[in-house]
Amino acid sequence: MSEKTDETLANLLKEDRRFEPPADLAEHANLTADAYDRAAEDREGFWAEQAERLTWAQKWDQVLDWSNPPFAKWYVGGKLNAAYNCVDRHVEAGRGDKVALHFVGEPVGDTRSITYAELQDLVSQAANALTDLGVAAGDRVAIYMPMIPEAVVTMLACARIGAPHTVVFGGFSSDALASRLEDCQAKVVVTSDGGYRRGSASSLKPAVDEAREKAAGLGHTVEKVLVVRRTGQDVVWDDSVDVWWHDAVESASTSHTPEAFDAEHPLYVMYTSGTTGKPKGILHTTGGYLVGSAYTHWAVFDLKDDDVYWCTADIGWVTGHSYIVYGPLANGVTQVLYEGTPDSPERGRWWDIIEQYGVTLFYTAPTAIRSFMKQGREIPDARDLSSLRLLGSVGEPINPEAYVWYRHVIGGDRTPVVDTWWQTETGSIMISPLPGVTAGKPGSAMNPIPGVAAEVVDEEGNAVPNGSGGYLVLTEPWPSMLRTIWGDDQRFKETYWSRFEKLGYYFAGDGAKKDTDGDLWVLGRVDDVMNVSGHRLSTTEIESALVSHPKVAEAAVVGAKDEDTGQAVCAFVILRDSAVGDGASDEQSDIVAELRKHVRKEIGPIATPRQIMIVPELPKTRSGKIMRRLLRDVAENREVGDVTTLADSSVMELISTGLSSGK
Ligand code: 6R9
Repeated sequence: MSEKTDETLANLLKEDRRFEPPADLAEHANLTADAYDRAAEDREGFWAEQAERLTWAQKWDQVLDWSNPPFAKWYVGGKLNAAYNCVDRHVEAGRGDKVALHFVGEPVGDTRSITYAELQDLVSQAANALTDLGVAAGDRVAIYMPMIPEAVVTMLACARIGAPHTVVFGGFSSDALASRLEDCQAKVVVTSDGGYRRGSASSLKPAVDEAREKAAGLGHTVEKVLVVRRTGQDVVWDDSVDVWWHDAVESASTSHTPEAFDAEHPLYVMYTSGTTGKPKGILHTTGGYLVGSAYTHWAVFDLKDDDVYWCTADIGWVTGHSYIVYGPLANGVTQVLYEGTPDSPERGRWWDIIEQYGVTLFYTAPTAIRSFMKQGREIPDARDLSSLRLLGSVGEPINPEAYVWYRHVIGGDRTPVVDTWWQTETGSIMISPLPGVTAGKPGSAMNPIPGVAAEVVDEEGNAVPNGSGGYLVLTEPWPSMLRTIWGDDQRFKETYWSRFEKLGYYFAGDGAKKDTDGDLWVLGRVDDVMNVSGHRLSTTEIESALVSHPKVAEAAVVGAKDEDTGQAVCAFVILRDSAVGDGASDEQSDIVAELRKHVRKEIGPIATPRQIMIVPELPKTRSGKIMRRLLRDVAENREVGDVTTLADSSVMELISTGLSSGK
């Protein structure tokens, strides 16, 4: 990358606030600074040590077999059962009465607390019921459910019998479900009649019926559909296929002996979008994945026995897999599982839950934080959030302003914020501060955690010097790495390993910068990096500048084609409620002028947006990622492309109508 890159990206380095770990946390921290050295000296030894936190039916003979890269085998010869590790062993250790899940349904008062002993019974029953439905080790089971305890129980029941699950987010369409059913040849689907979202019951079963039909059209037959009754709404029933959970599971025996599976036995397939249309089925296996998720959850969240943990992700995403189900439960945690949206029945719902359950560790996404900033601090301020001792962030770069707001307003300036970088493919957190060791910098994910080797490299794969930007790569294999793309080894090699093939580096598409201290700033996908007059500019950097303006709630920036400059900066901005006037056009143009000036001041003339559009919403995927491709369509005056993966497909209409009417 050019010097100019460094010059413009250097803006992020103006961020000079530092937050030292709280003394008490540092003193009792799970991981201390020496872990970095230990792991660097003997990486495999370090990972062998981490594997000891699990219970193995048979110990491994070899930590890593990397004789056939990029196909890794971890804990070769080891055998274990993931569900036994997440449930039974805690009961056997006398911790059966500890609450595993504090379930909070969206309807107020609909709560249920489940102990580890109860969870053991439920998982055993579900394992027996799935076996009765014909599911055997190796068969795939699709899960299409709301955030209810049965979803967690089903995942663990699948793991218990060695049937890889594929959880499909409940907000996905029947088409998306059908293609996944077909791709992984799912034998059984577990679903519910519906769930509660935004104050009302939404349905799920009709989409499963449709998807089953569509999959049949693609030549794949789903044999059984197991249905939880959650809302009690009417469902169309086919006796030859559909089975009620309360018939099959609740009548099943609560005793079930878990079988030990090979460390490399497939645990699950998680579909994620790539640069092409067809989603990739990311395959994770048992031993390495469980080691990675349990170790990172313990180290990055500094987990203690009396913590109450809450991750707001949906189990339909990898974050829900690694940091609701496998990591936390392997560690025997007490956690909150919440079914609904943050603003139902009213905006303070999340803070009510934190107050009620005394949540100590909280993990959410920047997009949520920014929407709370937009609503104003009065809402969280009205609740007692003093139980919180650590906050986490995941999913996209966190703007320094959002980080500081999160730490200050939600964390009362007591809590470290851990900005955790990782991906569906990495299986667990790769880059993050350690809360008892690292002085946090707002906006920086800081360093690879002990055991992980990451670098920022140039086009040729050479490590860039401090103060420069480049491509983020992982230079050594790690236990929770994806093993392949389901059914497509070739695509696996091409997508992740071909860019720096000779060096054997893993590359999954993010750009990053090393600051002058050598700390890492993830800049977002490399396809989100713009090139304006030969200068590379990060969308994130300009978004952060916009969000640092008091009138701005949220911003998305894209590079639009420009005759003069190659690409030009186009910004879409949501104003804070307090800054939204009556929409008069001169008032709007004043704000736009003010914001252009602000970006110019914050970053420099090169970053000044050619265009700033005030919009009511931004197009986001169901996991909260801004779909810049669609904004690029608007900025380049093209017809807007495929909107089917948007959480709300009407958003683009809202944006286009608002812009053409001048609002
Ligand atoms: C866990 C998850 C992965 C992509 C990743 C990157 C972005 C995630 C981030 C982050 C900056 C962070 N990303 N965490 N960017 N800072 N802390 O989100 O997985 O859905 O597969 O997305 O998300 O671009 O490549 P996934």
